[in-house]
Amino acid sequence: MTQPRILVARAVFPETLARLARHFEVESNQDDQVFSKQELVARLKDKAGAFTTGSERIDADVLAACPGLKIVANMAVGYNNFDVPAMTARKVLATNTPDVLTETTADFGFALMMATARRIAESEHYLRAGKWTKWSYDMFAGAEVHGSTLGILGMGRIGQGIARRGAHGFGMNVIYHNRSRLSPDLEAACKARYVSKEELLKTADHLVLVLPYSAESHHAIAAKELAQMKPTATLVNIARGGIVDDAALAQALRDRRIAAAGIDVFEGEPKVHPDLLTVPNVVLTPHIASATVQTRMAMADLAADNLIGFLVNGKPLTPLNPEVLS
Ligand code: 8YV
Repeated sequence: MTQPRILVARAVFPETLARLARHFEVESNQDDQVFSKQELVARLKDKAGAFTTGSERIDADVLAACPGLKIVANMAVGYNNFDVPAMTARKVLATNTPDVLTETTADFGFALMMATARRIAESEHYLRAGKWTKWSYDMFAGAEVHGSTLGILGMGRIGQGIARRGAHGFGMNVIYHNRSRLSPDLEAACKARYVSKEELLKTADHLVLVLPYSAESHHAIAAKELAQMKPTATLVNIARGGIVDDAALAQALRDRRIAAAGIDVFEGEPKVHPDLLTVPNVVLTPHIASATVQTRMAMADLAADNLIGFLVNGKPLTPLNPEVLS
């Protein structure tokens, strides 16, 4: 019996490929080229399934050119690279990798917030550049983390993980804003108080963005919002590029409208707005919030489980558009 054909669109753990190869005829991309839309279509048009990452956009054009496609399994919790309504209309199942990366990503969000508040990258660059010739009383004096007010925009699983770390580990006063308010039980577990977006911006000492990217969240933090923040505040974005207006952020950092920022995701990444590269008070990391070996393996396993679960057993684990199954 012939096995279903799948495309693994980016390089992945050899163990994941070996597992997939037991069930499918696999076309892989261990050279890790990032395919253009045409290249993606050329490889996908004879496939029943795809294993993707955030760099492959699955939209109406791609779907129209790939009529045999039945499932696209994203190795990411975020899925703004998918046009889910178009996938549902074509009866193509979409899956993502929730839960397995929650705590690791929350760890990183907290680490980036601390690095930003305590000026770790900026002071390290100074030391490496040979500029440290004497200690001084105010050298790299940053912002307090413990006991300060932690603001979270987007209170899904990762936001809640950051809230718990802040409230229970660092005695922070946690406030949040989200499309919908958490249940009283969840608010109590996170020791978090629901506030308006305006109050969040005005009150937070450290504001962490963990909301999904959508048309509504595009430039949710731009010049107007940055102007409402405290001049001593820090901003961290581990959510998606495009939620922050990077040019406006660079300007606010240069003008010391806010004290500092920690940014892991960028509009148009892997390109980074050139103005961000020239301001000192920003910590820049290359979209690594989920990057531990264990978590990336768990994400790859879950994406593979979804492909095997659906194409072999008819039961995917984490469908985004389960209506396709009925
Ligand atoms: C991924 C992420 O590494 O899961 C997500 O949504 O942003 C990251 O964990 C990235 O999207 C690659 O697919």
